[in-house]
Amino acid sequence: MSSALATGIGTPLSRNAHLLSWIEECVRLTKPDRVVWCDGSAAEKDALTREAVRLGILIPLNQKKLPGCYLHRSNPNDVARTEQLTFICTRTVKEAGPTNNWMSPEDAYQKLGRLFDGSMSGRTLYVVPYVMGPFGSPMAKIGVELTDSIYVVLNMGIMTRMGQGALDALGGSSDFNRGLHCTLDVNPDRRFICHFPEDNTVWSIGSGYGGNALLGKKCLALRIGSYLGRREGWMAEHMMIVGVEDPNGETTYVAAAFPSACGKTNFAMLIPPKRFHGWKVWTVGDDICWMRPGPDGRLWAINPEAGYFGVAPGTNQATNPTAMRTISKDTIYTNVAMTPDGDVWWEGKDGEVPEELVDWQGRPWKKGSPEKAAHANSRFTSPMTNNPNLSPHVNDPEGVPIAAIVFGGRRSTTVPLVVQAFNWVHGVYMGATLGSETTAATTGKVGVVRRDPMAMLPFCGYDMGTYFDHWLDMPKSIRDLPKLFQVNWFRRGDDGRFLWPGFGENMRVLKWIIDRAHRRTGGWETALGWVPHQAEFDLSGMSVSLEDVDEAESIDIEAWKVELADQEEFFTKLAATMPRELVLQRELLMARLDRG
Ligand code: OXD
Ligand code: MN
Repeated sequence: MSSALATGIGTPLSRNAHLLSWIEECVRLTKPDRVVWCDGSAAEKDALTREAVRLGILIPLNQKKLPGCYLHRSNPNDVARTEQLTFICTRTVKEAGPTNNWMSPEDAYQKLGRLFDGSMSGRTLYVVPYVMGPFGSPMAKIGVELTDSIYVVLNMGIMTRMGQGALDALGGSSDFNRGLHCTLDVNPDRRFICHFPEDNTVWSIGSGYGGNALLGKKCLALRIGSYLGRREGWMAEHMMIVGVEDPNGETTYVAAAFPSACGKTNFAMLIPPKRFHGWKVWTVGDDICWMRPGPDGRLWAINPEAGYFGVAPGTNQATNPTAMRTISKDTIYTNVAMTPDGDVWWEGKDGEVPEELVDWQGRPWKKGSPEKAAHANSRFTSPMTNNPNLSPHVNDPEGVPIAAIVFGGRRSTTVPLVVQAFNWVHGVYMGATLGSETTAATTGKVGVVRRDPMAMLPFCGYDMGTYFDHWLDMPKSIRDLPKLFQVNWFRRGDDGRFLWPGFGENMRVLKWIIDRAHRRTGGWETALGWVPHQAEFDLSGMSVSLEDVDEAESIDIEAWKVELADQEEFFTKLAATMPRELVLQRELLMARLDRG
């Protein structure tokens, strides 16, 4: 390494020639005043936090009530993922498939290159090395993000294993994700999130929002991850992972895919109701799951993340007491409201609505105001080590063995509370046809049903039909296949009320799933799959009426015919690469429904 190079790129914490020459190239392009390498130390975090406070990027909260907690207010135009500005830049449009926006790599590098040119002049470029996954895990991946945002650095420090350890793990290898990020002027006209799976590269510009700017999360762990997973024989999924320990001390691991803002974090932190005395749910992960076949023929999973980037509104002592404890210290809050004494507040938090607040945009807010005080997609970023129910196996390099995989969506009608697939192919069909009513986690209309296969529609880094094929191929390398299920916590009665209480009570569904996965309980065969026998579904000590549970489980044949027509429309969109087996599954279901 030449000294000229060393001055141009700060004081390197690594001698990796691939890394240094890439950083040099990015520095030439973005022309920062200063380059700072992040070592991930506590002293560095303190210094960056102080600097962020000085610049107004972070607002200190009441340190007595919320030690180590800060508030960030984003630009009001930058509050969610922007799927319309997110691109997969493969050589051919076919590889990206019909559900992704596509740009050719040449066009993307050129277009964004023009925006990156000089974009960091007058600013500091931070070199953020990180590992996704436990140190020493054969499943872990290394990334380096270059960013001009202190907010991003501090969030990456919570969400990933960030710092010197990542550089040490990388050694001299060229195998790392190259992430370049610049906030620019947060102008949506100059906002692009471009993925180059063939180069293991991400370029993101014009947004500071988590899903667009923390490049380890959706960009590497899901979009690039899914692409690498197919190439390398593993799976990158939008799933939470829990370990469910029974009173005998046996722990069963379950992974579950839900679209954004459907309660994955709540499910991942579930506290069993009183009736389940002696049961315990351990959190492994709340958003992303990497799985690969193990030498014992089972499917093993890790959580590549080290923290939670969760939705604040609706989080309270009843819906998620574990999260409330987790976020009580060392947390960065984004776009929540603030009380006069420096506490945080959001719609659906415990206690009385305060008389006066400062809203998420920094404006005075009064109780009764028609506007929400916290943004609907306001977030907390908290280290997983704050979680009192963190799985003791979260750092196991080999991961945990998955016995069941669950697909869930937000559906007010049609989809029953829980159904088990007849077999793997049928379960893949269930996942592939997953639909959900849209939420505030992405910009666009809220409350319309959209197909979101395996909850991966916005996150699959390649063609969706080929992704289904990858799922269908997995049994070749897994002897002991996880059992597959579909759930819906959100079904409503004719009067609009929820038929199932959800939250902790979901433990009852989880227990049935686990019993089925271990072949310990029976089920009722229906056209859709196996559902619980009333006798085998533990509803004791619950205030919900049996009629409501029956209705939540009921199959409305006419609604299913409409559902299948909608699925057909979706399949037609994917026709070029849609696996025949899944088309057949739809036809078989139609025939079963016709038989009544
Ligand atoms: C998330 C999302 O932030 O899915 O996890 O949008
Ligand atoms: Mn997510």
